[in-house]
Amino acid sequence: MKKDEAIQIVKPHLKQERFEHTLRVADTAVRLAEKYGGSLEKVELAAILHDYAKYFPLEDMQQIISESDLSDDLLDYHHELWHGPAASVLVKRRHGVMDTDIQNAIHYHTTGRASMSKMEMIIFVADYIEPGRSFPGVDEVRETAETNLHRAAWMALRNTIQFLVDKHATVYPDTFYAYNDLTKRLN
Ligand code: DGI
Ligand code: FE
Ligand code: FE
Ligand code: FE
Repeated sequence: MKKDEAIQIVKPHLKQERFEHTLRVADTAVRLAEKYGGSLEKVELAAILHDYAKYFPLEDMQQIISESDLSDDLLDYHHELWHGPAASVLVKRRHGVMDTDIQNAIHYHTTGRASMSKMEMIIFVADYIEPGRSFPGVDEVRETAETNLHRAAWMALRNTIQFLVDKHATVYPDTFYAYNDLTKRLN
């Protein structure tokens, strides 16, 4: 699949601001791949497709999760966690994206997971630091991403866990697994 085809697939499903976010994630991810290695074409495709299912009806995502190989325990957590896994299935089924690196980068872009691949980390970090983001602490993660991808991913996970805990929200287990795994890898 070419970049333009991926853009044509996602654009009709995204609001303008979300589409612009997607293009910034793609630019940021390509820049990270230039620095840390990996296929620029694959990273760019994963980035363009990552939020494909963001505005799909909840019932559609629910159905995809329950009838696919995706973990059904996602349904016990916030619906914000459903769009990445759902998109990973849809790009395969509807659009023939068979590359498992791309599928996994899309699948885990919100939660992370243990033993993330370089491409998964690049998409995860790019989604967090793209220039339109204004999370508390994002500038420190941006700076760190210039020199240490693992540490940047760890910081984004730490910030997200802190944010969720502070608002008494649940945290999906994969997010803890990602945080623990990177903590061990950094020490
Ligand atoms: O789709 P985006 O807005 O570009 O970003 P995203 O897919 O990373 O969504 C992130 C939001 O999901 C983040 O603001 C917090 C929320 N969220 C809810 N529960 C969890 C969670 N994020 C993680 N990592 N883990 C959770 O359990
Ligand atoms: Fe997302
Ligand atoms: Fe399932
Ligand atoms: Fe995103």
